[in-house]
Amino acid sequence: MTGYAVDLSRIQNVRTSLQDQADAAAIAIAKRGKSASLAEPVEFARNTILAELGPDTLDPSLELRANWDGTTDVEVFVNGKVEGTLMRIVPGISPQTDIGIYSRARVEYANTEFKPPKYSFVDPEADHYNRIYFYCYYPDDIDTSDPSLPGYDYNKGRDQLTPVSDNAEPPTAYPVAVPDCGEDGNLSFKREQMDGKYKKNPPPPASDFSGTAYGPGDDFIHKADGAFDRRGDRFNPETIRCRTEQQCKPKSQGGVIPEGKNRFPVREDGACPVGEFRYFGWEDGNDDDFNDITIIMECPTRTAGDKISRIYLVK
Ligand SMILES: [Ca+2]
Ligand SMILES: [Ca+2]
Repeated sequence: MTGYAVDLSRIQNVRTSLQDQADAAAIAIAKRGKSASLAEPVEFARNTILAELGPDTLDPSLELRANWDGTTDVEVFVNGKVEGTLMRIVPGISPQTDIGIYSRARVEYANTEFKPPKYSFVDPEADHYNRIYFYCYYPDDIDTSDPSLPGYDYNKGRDQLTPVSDNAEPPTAYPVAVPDCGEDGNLSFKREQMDGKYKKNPPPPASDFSGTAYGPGDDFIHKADGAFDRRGDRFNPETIRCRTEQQCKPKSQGGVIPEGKNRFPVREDGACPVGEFRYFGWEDGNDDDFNDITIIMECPTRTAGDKISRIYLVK
């Protein structure tokens, strides 16, 4: 009976490999969307399986089928024959064993929506005139030529500049509005830093990203769980996740925001669950206390939409 036990664990290993490959294929097909052809990823998955497991393990007649079930689900079916080895010595058992694997991936469609800041503040003591903007970042449209060369277009892939707050005296009352960045855009921050003389008589809102005073902002890529990646990273804000709005205060006031000069900024760019908050703090001068410009945002919510929010396996 030793040979029988060996083959059972071998079949279990093959089953595990096939399930992994079927899951990967289902996810890959879901990512491509319903309008894309199925033939290419199906062929790729089938070839990958045969190459990885080899003809000693798997009969080359392996079948792999995939289809969309409605608009949200991808089904993958794998049917194959595992070659017997030691199993042959056990009478009455076929040298090949049929194996069937099923996988289902589901696409969740939603748009990420942000509410206006709960709080935004530019320290009047900041030496420069500072103004914070929202803008929409479209990574697929960005100018990929060399930013140091003439003709580079900072505005390409970045638009809807929307002022949020400044440290004019008195601060300008900007309308509370968050641009709708659509299904391909990512809400991001731009910080405009100019000579302190503008605190008395602020310049008009910026119309573009070019020029010395208007560098590119901090390009963000948002994820379904409220986390984001940084692309631009020019102004390096400190980010802190706050479980409650009350926590988004300096530690000396009972919150969780670190204080003190000459610090490395904390970066809590990870998941931002609905109902929680994220604090952003920028440095205006050179004492690195990262509290000269501050904004508190509610974590984004997700509403029904046509953007792929996440893809997961249905087990
Ligand atoms: Ca400072
Ligand atoms: Ca400060």
